Amino acid sequence: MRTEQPKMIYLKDYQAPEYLIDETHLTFELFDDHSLVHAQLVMRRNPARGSGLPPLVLDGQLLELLSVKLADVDLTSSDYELTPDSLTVQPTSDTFTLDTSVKIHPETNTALEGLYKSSGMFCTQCEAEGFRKITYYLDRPDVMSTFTTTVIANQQDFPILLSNGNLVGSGPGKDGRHWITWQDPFKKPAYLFALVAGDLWCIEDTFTTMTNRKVTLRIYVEQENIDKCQHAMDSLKKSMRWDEEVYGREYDLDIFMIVAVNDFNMGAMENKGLNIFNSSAVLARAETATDAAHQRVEAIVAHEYFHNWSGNRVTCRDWFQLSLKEGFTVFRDAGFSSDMNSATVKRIQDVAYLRTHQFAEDAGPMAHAVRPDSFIEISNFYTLTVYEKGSEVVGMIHTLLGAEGFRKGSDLYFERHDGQAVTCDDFVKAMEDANGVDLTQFKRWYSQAGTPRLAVTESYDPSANTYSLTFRQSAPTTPGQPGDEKKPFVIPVSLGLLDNAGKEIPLRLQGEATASGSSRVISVTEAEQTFTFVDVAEQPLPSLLRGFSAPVKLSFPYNRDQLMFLMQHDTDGFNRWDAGQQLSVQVLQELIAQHQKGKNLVMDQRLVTALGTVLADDSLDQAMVAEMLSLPGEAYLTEISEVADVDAIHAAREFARQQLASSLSDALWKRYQTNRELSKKTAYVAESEHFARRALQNIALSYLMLTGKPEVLAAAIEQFDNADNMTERLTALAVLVNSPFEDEKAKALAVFAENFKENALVMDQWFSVQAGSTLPGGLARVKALMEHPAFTLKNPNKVRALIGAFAGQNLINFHAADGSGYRFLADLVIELNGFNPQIASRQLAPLTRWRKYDSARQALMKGELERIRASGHLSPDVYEVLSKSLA
Ligand code: B3K
Ligand code: ZN
Repeated sequence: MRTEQPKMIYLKDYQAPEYLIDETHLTFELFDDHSLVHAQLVMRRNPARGSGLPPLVLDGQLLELLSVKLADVDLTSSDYELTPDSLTVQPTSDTFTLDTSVKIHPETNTALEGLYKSSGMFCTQCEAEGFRKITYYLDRPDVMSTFTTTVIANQQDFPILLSNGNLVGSGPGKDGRHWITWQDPFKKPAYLFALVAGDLWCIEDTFTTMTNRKVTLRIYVEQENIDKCQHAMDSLKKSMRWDEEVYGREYDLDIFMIVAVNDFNMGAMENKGLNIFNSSAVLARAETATDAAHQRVEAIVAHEYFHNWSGNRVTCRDWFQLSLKEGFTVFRDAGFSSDMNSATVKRIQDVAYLRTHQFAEDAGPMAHAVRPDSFIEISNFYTLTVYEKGSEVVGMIHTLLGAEGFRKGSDLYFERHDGQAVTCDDFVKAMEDANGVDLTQFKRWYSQAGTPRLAVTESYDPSANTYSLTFRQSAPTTPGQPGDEKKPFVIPVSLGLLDNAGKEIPLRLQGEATASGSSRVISVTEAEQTFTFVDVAEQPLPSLLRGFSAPVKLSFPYNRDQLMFLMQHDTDGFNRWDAGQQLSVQVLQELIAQHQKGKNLVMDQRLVTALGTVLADDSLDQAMVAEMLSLPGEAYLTEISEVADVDAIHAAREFARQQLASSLSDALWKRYQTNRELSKKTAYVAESEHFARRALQNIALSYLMLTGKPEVLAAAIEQFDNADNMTERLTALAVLVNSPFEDEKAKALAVFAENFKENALVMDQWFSVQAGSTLPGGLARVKALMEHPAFTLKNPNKVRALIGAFAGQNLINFHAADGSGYRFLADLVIELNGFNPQIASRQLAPLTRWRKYDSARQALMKGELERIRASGHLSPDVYEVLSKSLA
């Protein structure tokens, strides 16, 4: 690890590469205790950089250079310069070849970046800058090359050898080895390179594209998982069809492969033609994966597949443009999931996630623009801002242009930039050119960080029948960007006005000849702006930011009765849910204040009435009912607090849940029993109607358990014992784990672990359920679980399941006033920093939010951050997060 201080890299310093690589020929010789990589690069001077032949500086890290040949001439060590990060040679002509051989050690690579071994198989992860750990290269996304890859390995241990593109040859080698050659005709940056070698099984299918080409589809897994691939295969085929129908995008190679690996730093990776997935994002079947896991698999398969166009065919010029591919691809996968399931429920879940987690990031020390202008370690910028807010930004363009205009823009973008490495500006330009619009002001969403606030006030003039809404936008200060220097955003606000009967009023703005519909989008473009509607015969109730049409914090002085009215009457499903959330927030904040003043908690019964009405409405989508019954989480209540009072938030929310459980227990019990009975009679299907039924059944059970009634305990045990699917079984386990029934809890945990001890992904669920239990003693339970034979810090899924779930979701235990949770996390980050910097840096996130808490906790959290900083050699990943958090 480096000792010098890592450097900041700036977007403003971007320069095109001095040299280009037209062809990349790689040969991998894989052995047990090392591997050899031979690279031949066909290179030329980049004409865009002018004349002359500057030194050629190749990226390379942790490589043992064995030989280097420039233009067919062997170089000796005096002919090149070697640093821990680079190899520099001096070309003597405009075009030349460069041959290198290096030795690397995948077998000891614990950072899971570059070429590494996982459960006995070789695999790669190159995005963003992992390829430089494989061979010397121009490891930057604007250097695009064709790749020919030969892999040589022992045939018995590694019968399957894969790389990008199409298979072009194979044969036997010496000493029980064999070779296979793959060729990828599409130019791509090195971050999309992939290699896999292992003893793998696969399921195979075919897909016929819109121009009638037959594509082979394969999903490779370890033998024992071969029965858990069908859902991913179905998802892949649906994604391929959807991208043809909705975006006109056809797949381009003869084969598309997915490989599942157990040790993976994130969800999955879109390598050209050879996606590599965390096994948690591939494997799903009823008995072992929940409904949420099935939906996650479907979404990630789609996301990675969609990258074939948004990311691979058209890629990023530099890593500051990461959202060009990520924001757009998240937007695309969200569209797909909405079409496959309930669109409203998908939107609700995405917005709840964004508001809880991205808003917190945007308000913390790591806040950055969707297109950041500087970074130390790019791995730290695979963030909710780049992904989720980036998707919202693309979504706003969609809202402003309409579906047809957006499609014209995306067609132009793909056609104009096919085979190129481009910028966010190029994306917006295509949208502008295809639609004849000017999005200059809109582009501030890419450069200004922080969640804008939009305060709305109303005034009604009964004599003139006019109704005015005044919007005031402001942006918070974020690191390096003072709030008062930020310029107004373009904020598309989708809205409607409801009359006293709950009917939509036709909307005509002053100056318009006729009304245009009853729900429409207005663009707020100024710091303060008033819109006046005419022909409004009575004081209306506004429904604002329908479908969450912009990622802002909107406030309007609704009273609780108005929110209840919107919950029942709004024609926008998302806003019905949101009205319920706002009502819950008001009620919970009142309880939080009571708790802080040491008063007895008394809950506003209107929340009971409102949720009781929802629960009684059989016509509502059951998934909607389940969403509406879910109170805002503690993390969200933290995010919206000026200073988060951990104890008061927890006490208030638990009190509200108790109240709802006892007041609504009859209705909940009825819903529970009906759905559980149906479940018993119906075979598991991974479809939205079934997800909805189980979601309502399960939230009902978790409320009911709070009543402590014996018949509910019996029901939970019955569901745990007899469920034919993981969704019901895991919920039953979770409610038992969070209950006071110690014997039943211990028994269920033991039975579950015994039944699933061979299945790592199921054991992850078992760890998470316990890590999330808010009962006292959380840290001790987590520490004990770290000693369990199924736990290892070396596997990122395990770290996330136990440590991530504890620090991120079990707020009352993690934020224990004595600082024990903070100390525990800091110790782990120090340990993880030593062998997997990316995971270490991710786990650090909860400590970076120290400004949200009371002064005692602030001091404890900061103290731990400082302790990590002083702990020795820090990876750039951890160094960057620490230095920004303590700045
Ligand atoms: N593009 C990858 C993420 C790579 C993260 C590297 N640290 C997965 C995705 O967004 O599809
Ligand atoms: Zn992606």
